[in-house]
Amino acid sequence: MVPERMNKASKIFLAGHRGLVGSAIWREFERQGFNNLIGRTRKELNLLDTVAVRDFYAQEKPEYVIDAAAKVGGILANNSQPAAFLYENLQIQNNLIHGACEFGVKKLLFLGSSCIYPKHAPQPMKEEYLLTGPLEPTNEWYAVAKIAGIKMCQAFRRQHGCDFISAMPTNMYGPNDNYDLQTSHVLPALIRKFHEAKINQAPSMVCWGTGSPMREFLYSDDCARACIYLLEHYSEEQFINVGSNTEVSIRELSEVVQHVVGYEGKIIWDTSKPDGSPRKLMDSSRLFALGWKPTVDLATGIKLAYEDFLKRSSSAAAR
Ligand code: GFB
Repeated sequence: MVPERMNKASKIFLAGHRGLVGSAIWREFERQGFNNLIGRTRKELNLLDTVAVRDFYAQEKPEYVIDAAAKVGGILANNSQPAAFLYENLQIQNNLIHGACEFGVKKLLFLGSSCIYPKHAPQPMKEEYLLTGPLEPTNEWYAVAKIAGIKMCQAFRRQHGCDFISAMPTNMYGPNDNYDLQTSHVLPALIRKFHEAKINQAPSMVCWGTGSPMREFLYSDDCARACIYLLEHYSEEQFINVGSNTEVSIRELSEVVQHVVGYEGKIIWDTSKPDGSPRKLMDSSRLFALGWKPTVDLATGIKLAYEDFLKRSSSAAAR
């Protein structure tokens, strides 16, 4: 299938345009001069509602669709809300993917997650390791939904000739992140916890687990560039990994965040909290071979993310 080239006036629906990755894609589209973007808030369009999504497609007829809408969360949220993570994600992606086929969308990009891979997959994880072993139990519900999304895109491509592709980003962070300690991922959680410990002059601050798990992190703006690149240059059935190819232990990560925030107390590890996957490094060589590379290293990205956190907390305080 020859990729259909987007142009700056192409009508693009970005589902999830206010989330971490969605908002980064929106900024990057604007930066590149795309001028016909459509976003809908949850209030304006409930993506769980099949009829509402169908009506939206019938009315707006977008040419391109990016599914960056999902119920997402860190290890605790995933572990404690299995039904919501499975049901809501299946429902959102089914509505978006089925509707895109029905209303002749030229191309759709579905975003998944590195948690689709088996818990003990060889590292770094290549695309072909999908479904070769049991999943990590703390996020298997989310992972099963994301695997179904990949399969939906592949099935619609095979049966209906739809140009639907999937990308699997690694753990992401950046501006617009979720800083709620019950539902956030590790990086925004550490930024907030170290910041609050510094302000309160707390002698210690608590991190979860043992600190030994390894994670790969990607700055959201880099992921956004990859997504637009793939929309323009990639049209294959096989999904594609989007990673930075650098990993750190959670312990090392906490030390970097502690340094950036400038907290001088002690870190205590709460081992009653789960570690999750021991290691999640993706092999992104297929994407690298297409010409994309990440540009923001972890230390720089964490500084930028902390600036974003400070900006948000000062504007929240001013309200
Ligand atoms: O980012 P995170 O919540 O999710 O946690 P996963 C990564 C690691 O950081 C785990 C540790 O080992 C946590 O125990 N950690 C330490 C903390 N302190 C904290 C803290 O204060 N908050 C949090 N949240 N973690 C998610 C999946 O897995 O990754 C999702 O649950 C998704 O499905 C996402 O795939 C990308 O990396 O373990």
